[in-house]
Amino acid sequence: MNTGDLFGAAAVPVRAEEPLAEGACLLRGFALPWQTALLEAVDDITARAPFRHLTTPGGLRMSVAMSNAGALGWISDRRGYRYTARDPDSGLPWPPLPHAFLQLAKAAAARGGFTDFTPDACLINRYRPGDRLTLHQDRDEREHIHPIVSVSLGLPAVFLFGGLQRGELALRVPLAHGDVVVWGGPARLRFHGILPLKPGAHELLGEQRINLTLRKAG
Ligand code: MD6
Ligand code: FE
Repeated sequence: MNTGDLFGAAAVPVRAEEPLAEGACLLRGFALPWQTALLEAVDDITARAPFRHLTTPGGLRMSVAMSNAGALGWISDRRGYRYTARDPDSGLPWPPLPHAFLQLAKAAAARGGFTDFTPDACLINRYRPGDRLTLHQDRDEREHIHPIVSVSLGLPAVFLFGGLQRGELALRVPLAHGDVVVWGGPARLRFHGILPLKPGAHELLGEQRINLTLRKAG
């Protein structure tokens, strides 16, 4: 069993969850005990399925670079957004979900009030300074009854947390290394995004932010 970094686990008391909306909460520092295992796993995954800039259905290159792990991976191209069982760049299945991802996702979902969450997909986003993710909904999963667990690593970012309609005013939630957002139930289809990443250097990750979103897609 991979229990992550036990020294980190001992040094970082788990704080109270901070509600963002009904069905969504922020768990500050929740991923810190797993950070070493998570970063090693991201390196393994992206050695096999390298980060790439996907194209939107409208033909725009996304500034955020993406990869996936799990039985299903999220992609975008001129034909639309969807989940695939194989990496279109290599023709190979996506690398399997690492145990640390699964363990963290289950623990975080339970803290957010969602028991029995077993993800089958993890989208890995890499932001460099200036990169952003415009407001969107996550709606390509087969069902929307399962939550999403989102893990922030590296440089801090501002998460835009909107409503169920695109035009609604969005909250601005600062996210730091190790923070986890759990997001489901009535919040599951809220619009959200990431403001352009500010320049900086993180002690472990350098000039980048990595976000893991764990989902049950199939
Ligand atoms: C990011 N996150 O934090 C992008 N989606 O880099 C997402 O798009 C996201 O954080 C669904 C639920 C939680 C998220
Ligand atoms: Fe999203």
